[in-house]
Amino acid sequence: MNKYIAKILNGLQERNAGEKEFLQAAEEILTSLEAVVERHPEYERAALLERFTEPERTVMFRVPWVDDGGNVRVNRGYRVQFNSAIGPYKGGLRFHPSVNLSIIKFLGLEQILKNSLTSLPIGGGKGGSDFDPKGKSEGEVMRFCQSFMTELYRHIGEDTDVPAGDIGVGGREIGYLFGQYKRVTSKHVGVLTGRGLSYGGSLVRTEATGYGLVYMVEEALARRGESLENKTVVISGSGNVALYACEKAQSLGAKVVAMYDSDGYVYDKNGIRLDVMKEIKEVERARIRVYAERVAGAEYREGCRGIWQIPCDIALPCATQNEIDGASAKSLVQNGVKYVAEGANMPTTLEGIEVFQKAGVVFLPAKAANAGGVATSALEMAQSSGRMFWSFEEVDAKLKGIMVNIYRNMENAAREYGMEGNYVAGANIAGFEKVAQAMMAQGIV
Ligand code: NDP
Ligand code: 2IT
Repeated sequence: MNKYIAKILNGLQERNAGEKEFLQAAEEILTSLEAVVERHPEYERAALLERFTEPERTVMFRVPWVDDGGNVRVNRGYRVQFNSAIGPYKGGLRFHPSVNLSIIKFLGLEQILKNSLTSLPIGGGKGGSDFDPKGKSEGEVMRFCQSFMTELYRHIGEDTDVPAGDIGVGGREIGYLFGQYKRVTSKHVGVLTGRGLSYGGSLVRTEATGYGLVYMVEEALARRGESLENKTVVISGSGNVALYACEKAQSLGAKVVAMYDSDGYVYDKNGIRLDVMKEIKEVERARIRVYAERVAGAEYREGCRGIWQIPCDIALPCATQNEIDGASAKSLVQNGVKYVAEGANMPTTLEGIEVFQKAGVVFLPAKAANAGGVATSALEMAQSSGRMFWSFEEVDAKLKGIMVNIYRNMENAAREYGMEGNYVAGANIAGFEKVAQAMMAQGIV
């Protein structure tokens, strides 16, 4: 391994011991950049990778709130402002009990390169809390969001840092967060994206990550003379990304046969009834097992891992990190999977990626494949600052153009560095090159 990269990886392990998700993401990225740092010895002299892997700023804070029973609860809030070389920090907020500094830092690091790949002027950041919205009343969710924003507001702004949603943060939470931001600052500005259409949001933002994912798969198929028509698709998760990936895949002729939530999965050999799934997940906020009670012929199985045993042509992991390990990747390959595109962030372990790449599966990594969400967030920012509102068709066409462009850029970068077909390396290199140029131009900061 290149000596500079090895030194950085060792240093990261010492300084961030125990941050396993962050170290995993850093390893995946840095091991792709050997040829780049060899071509640019000036990067080492400028300690570019030392700076790239150290967040510009990390904020951790107390979030106290009162539950419906009158009990005082305390959660921990985070915002990691990782890199602002190419634009204001941009990235989602995750509310999930598993959230810790390692998870927020891995997401922030990935976000830097993802945002660079969109070609839009956005830096990388991420935040969230170990708050669990599941099972909480509307009032509890609102009071939590208000308390969270009462601290976060002083660290963000429409030209400095613009959060959005992620796991556990959807339109409802963005609404409460925005309301509190406006209340304490008196400013109605584009400080959050994913806002409702009645108060500054953009058309297509809700659908963007899932649609963008499928647009990229469509491009990858088209390059090989294929299409989504009659392809069998398995999607993990049943949240924002999964639902709209399902919608777009179905509209392009694919058959989605399985989806899951954190309790278990449903298998519907006739193809998932998306209207029923949306009603259960978006309206009732109920568990996925209800789907099998309502749709004849559908089966529910407890536990998530079994979903990767289902034969499919295309797998779209859209739930969370490390949901496909080496063993699950092997069973997908044995059952004939040809394309894997990551809707979630880092859903495949390093071993899993190796299994797919060795088997010749077309593997489209998260920072490229799920960039449609943040790209459309940047389009929302443009509309906010320009006081404009674009039509659905306009935003959707821009989203599609961005996804095709990302595909081509990562393909070209992989080829240029002698790793044709390795989209992991291609995405890392294409994303990193622009950030590196911007950091070099801005001096030692
Ligand atoms: P949602 O909260 O809307 O949905 C998350 C889904 O994943 C739910 O079905 C949830 O099940 C499931 N899930 C979450 N954690 C686990 C777990 N530990 N084990 C099994 N299932 C789990 O989130 P999103 O759809 O917004 O996000 C999904 C993924 O996509 C995340 O990795 C996120 O970082 C990524 N992403 C999101 C973008 C966006 O615009 N929203 C943009 C780019 C990436 P349950 O309800 O049971 O918890
Ligand atoms: O992981 C991601 O790219 C997101 N959760 C979306 C971030 C955003 O700012 O829209």
